Amino acid sequence: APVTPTTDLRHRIAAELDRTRARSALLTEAVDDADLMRQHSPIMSPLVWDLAHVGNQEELWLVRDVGGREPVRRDIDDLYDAFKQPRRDRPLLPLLRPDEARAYLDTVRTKVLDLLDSVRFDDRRLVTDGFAFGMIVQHEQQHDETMLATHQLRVGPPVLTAPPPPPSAAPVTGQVLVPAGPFTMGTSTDPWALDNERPAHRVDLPAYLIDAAPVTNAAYLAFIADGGYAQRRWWSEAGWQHRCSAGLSAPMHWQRDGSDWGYLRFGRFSPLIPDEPVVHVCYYEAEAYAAWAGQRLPTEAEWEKAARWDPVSGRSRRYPWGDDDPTAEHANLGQRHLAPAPVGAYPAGASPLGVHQLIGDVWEWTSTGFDGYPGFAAFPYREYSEVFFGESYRVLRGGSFGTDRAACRGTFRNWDLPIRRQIFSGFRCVRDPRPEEDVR
Ligand code: AVJ
Ligand code: FE
Repeated sequence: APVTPTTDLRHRIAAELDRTRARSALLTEAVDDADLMRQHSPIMSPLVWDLAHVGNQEELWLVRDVGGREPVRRDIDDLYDAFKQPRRDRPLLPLLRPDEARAYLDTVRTKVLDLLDSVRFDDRRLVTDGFAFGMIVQHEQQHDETMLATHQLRVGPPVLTAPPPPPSAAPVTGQVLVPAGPFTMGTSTDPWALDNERPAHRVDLPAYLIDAAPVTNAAYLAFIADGGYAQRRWWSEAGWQHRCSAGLSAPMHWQRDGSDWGYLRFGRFSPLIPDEPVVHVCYYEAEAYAAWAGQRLPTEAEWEKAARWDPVSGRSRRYPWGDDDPTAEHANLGQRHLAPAPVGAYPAGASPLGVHQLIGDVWEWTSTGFDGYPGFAAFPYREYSEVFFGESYRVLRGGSFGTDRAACRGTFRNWDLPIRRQIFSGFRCVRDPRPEEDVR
């Protein structure tokens, strides 16, 4: 039998589980029990639902499926099944109370750490390179980001604090030419990549120009000031319909401050910072801005080529800066700061072609619907990705300041409905070269 470096892997997994649980604890200890049980928006769960759901998923997938052990609480499976319980109804369910939820998570985690000690990493596909554990870490981190979005929707005095993001090191403006040619999209080898990131496949793209940085508040403000929200011509059919029915006139959480704009962020008001990426826009707003600017949104493949393709080796790498995991020098991830960083704050995170802040800060809308790559195989179950495939959802890339590094890489795919903007979503634009521009 092959000898696997399991001690290292076990330690690494235990550390990731631990680090992730500390974040869940931070997000749920910052407010009182009544606040945890309350619904802050009909499109979000009460925080205590997310918390127990994370524990239930860990029980189902690791304790029962991988470990083959007896259920801890089979009776609560239905309560925490996201497909059976629509979000708006979740506060009415007989949910575990905060102390019960915490005790449940502890019980499950003790069993999982016991399983981690005894499992053989080479005995079944389910745990190749600890994938099953990695999926649970990523699942909890994704719910932590959702809980962070719930905190942003919560009304009341601020409870979360973090130092401000680093300042810009140098201005980053204009666009970068990505030359025509094939690149490898997706991955077949990244051990913790989810099913929808697989398999690796060649995609051939014509040349395009892509923004060197995400669209900033200042640029977005120019769109607003130019009557962008009032002019039908910049909006798609579906976009205009939504803009009218929802009464959109600025990004979510923006507020007028006399003649200026500011935003309410995690309970604190701040004047708009001009060189910060715009956040809390829906797909339709991004699409309208791009049309106004004489641009378009990137396809998912265009985003990924800009983020991963190395013009020297021709290889696709894990991140814009290379294959190494992100550090605080590379990107604004992991809720280290409670805001996107200004453009130019992460020169060390730029791609070889000079595209900045593809990872972290804000999720970036792409024009691509969420679908399986050629050769897609659902794993471990259809409900993770496959049931969402189709034109209803748009793909978002790159992660936000609220995304953990364990749930973010050049191949990672997020998706949401084009009307959603409670997520930490922004965008950048692309355009096709003009005929007179020699791009060969
Ligand atoms: C990938 C962020 C769209 O939150 O709905 C959480 C991740 N899947 N639990 C979501 C997920 C199951 C998913 N997103
Ligand atoms: Fe979930």
